[in-house]
Amino acid sequence: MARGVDPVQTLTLLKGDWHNGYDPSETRVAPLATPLATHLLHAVGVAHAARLRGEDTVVMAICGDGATSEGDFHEALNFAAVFRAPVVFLVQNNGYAISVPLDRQTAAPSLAHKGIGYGVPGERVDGNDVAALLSVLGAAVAGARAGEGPRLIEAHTYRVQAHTNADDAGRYRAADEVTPWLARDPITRMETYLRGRGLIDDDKAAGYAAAADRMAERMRAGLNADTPADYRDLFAHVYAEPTPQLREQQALVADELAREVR
Ligand SMILES: Cc1ncc(C[n+]2csc(CCOP(=O)(O)OP(=O)(O)O)c2C)c(N)n1
Ligand SMILES: [Mg+2]
Repeated sequence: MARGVDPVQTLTLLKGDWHNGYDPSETRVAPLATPLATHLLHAVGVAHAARLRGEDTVVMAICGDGATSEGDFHEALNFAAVFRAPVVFLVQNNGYAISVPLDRQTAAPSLAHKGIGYGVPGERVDGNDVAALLSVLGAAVAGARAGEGPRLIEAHTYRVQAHTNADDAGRYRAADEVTPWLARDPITRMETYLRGRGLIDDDKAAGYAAAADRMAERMRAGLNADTPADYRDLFAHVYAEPTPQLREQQALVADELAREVR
């Protein structure tokens, strides 16, 4: 939803379409990357290139707690620090990497501490406090833009649901661990804050809820719609000149499809 990217387009990849759904260079939002942490190196590369070109671009690179155990995370922090690349690393620490809890992920006092060895200032923030997060990220972006180099922000939160609908969280954590976090829901907290400041009332809150329902409905319709798929797309953009092996594989698929009983 950032920068005007349609949420339906953002999720296009996850419905099995090879298209990214939107143009990354137009929206300046990178495509989703399934392999954990590989995108952090891409982010550093983009930031470094922008700096060499004299642009004032700052790159926000987001990953989870589990991703901080990947080698790429460490290489990215190191390169960014040495070359003062304008990158803000935002780690969403929700306590779990699928079934692996944080204490099996790291022995570090916090994930923000991981910046110390690389010379990257680290900061922890309550990830369920939208205002605090905005303030900390805003300062980090301004610092990176001013040439102060990268920063590592650890936003502390909790994964209330299972990792996916193929995961049963009951197998590795107790239900009473989840309960206290329900009361810390960032949306409820934001609403409480805005009501307390007199910035929204029942009418406005109902209006936002209705708009959110409409958006969810539009997303369901968009994502459930069939995307026309042409098998030849699988082979089309791999090489400028397809290799003999690719041609052979394409012929094989064409043959299979021709013989498929419908
Ligand atoms: C290199 C790599 N190894 C394993 C996986 C499988 N995998 C997908 S999500 C995930 C857990 C990620 O945990 P975390 O970084 O904490 O992110 P969260 O799911 O909590 O947002 C794993 C291991 C993967 N996508 N990439
Ligand atoms: Mg996690």
